[in-house]
Amino acid sequence: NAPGPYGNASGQRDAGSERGNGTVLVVAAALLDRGRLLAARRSAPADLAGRWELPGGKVEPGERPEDALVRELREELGVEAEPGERLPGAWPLKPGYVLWVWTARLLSGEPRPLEDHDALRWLARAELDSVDWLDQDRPAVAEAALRLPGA
Ligand code: 9L3
Ligand code: MG
Repeated sequence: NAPGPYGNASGQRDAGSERGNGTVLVVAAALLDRGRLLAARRSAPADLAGRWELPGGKVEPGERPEDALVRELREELGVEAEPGERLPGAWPLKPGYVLWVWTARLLSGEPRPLEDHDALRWLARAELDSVDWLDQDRPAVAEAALRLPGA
């Protein structure tokens, strides 16, 4: 749980939902289980609905990014998960938002689309192109693919 490059000495984020440099951090998980990656289909907002993503969401004020990741997976999927390595990269979303992605493994529970999603799929490496990923998630999915069997 080392502080990120924008953390202060205590490892906590600055107050406010932005990171002190005007950027809001969105965290997402490449949840890997039994050689497959979890894809989640967004149900909202309208311009993203129907597209597939790595589940996650915005880091809250004062929250560490990896804690936010665990919280989002609990809220959105009803599972307990453990972050692994952060995938190299920081991907721009809408203006003022940036996406960081970690691998994660399931500790307990079976993912269900509880919040913000209306479908989930476990994809093997050869199946990754079978869903319509959000453009902004595609580089992270390609990076995650390197962690799946057959890479
Ligand atoms: N977003 C993009 N890719 C992702 C996630 C989790 C989020 N893998 C974008 C969608 C929203 C914004 O980040 O514009 C905030 O995400 P959320 O809190 O609506 O999940
Ligand atoms: Mg979300």
